[in-house]
Amino acid sequence: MASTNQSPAYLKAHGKFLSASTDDERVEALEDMIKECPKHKSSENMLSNLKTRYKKLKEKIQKVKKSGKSSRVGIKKEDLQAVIVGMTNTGKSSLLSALTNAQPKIAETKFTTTTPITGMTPYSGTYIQLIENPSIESEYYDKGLTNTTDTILLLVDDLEQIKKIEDKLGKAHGKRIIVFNDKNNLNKNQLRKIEATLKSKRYNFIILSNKESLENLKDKIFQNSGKIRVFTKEPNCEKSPRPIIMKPHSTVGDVAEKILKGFSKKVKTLKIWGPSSKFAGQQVGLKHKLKDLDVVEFKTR
Ligand SMILES: Nc1nc2c(ncn2[C@@H]2O[C@H](COP(=O)(O)OP(=O)(O)OP(=O)(O)O)[C@@H](O)[C@H]2O)c(=O)[nH]1
Ligand SMILES: [Mg+2]
Repeated sequence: MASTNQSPAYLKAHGKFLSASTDDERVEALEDMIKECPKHKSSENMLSNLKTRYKKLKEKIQKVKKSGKSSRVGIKKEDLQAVIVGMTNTGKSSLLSALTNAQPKIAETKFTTTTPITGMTPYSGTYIQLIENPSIESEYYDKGLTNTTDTILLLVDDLEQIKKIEDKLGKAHGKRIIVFNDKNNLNKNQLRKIEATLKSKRYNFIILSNKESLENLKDKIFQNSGKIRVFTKEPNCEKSPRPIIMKPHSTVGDVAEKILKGFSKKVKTLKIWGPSSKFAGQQVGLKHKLKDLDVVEFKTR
């Protein structure tokens, strides 16, 4: 269990671990996490857990190397995920690098990105996983990735590109957000026109022109996911610093199952605070439906 109040450097390393796609990257991230983990009594357990994981992973890599198999695994889908899709040179890697710990190659030359790249961006005490899909005009474009995600960011620097991307997306079910990257530094009038056009076509869109719009993009990704943030707490303790991300209409029982992994039947009492409660500390059953930003308390003894 991750303890509370970790330093930004630790959280960054943890983000790197979560977004790693190979065991080698994971080992590197674990090294950073061990380095940044506080070295006092209350975090002894955590540190020794990290060291065990590190050792096991190292052993696994050695085994794989001996067997001659590749250690590359598929991208693990996180609770909040968005895939960036667009034509070449529109700024997909630049967006990924502005928001996450990923360090994709950014260049004026076309088709720089030839493999999907993942990164994690901090959001509301948790993370959103962002993935750059190589440009749609290249053979490196990964259709499966787009088909399985909840949110598709159609990154464009020209409105004409939207149709081309939509054709490529086909029946992918993810929610679409048009992200207009003001790469060419348009003047206010031009930007206003772009905005008016996007509005008139009833697109779900955002125009990236400054730092604030990057934050707005994260909000939009979260809102479009329809998912909810639920905090947990133990009796007489503060709520957890990090929310867990649940599907819409989840119940208290779903949360218990996610945390206690098969032991939710052991829950003796449940209390809730927040938007779905009638009053603070209301006692509820496992079937109670949760809302965004609820706090749930479990008592198992
Ligand atoms: N001025 C300006 N330049 C940008 C912006 N976004 C991207 N660029 C430049 O545009 C070029 C392409 O950017 P990338 O982020 O590599 O584009 P990409 O969509 O990942 O391209 P590929 O991976 O090659 O398909 C680089 O030279 C960037 O520096 C922006 O917002 N403003
Ligand atoms: Mg790129």
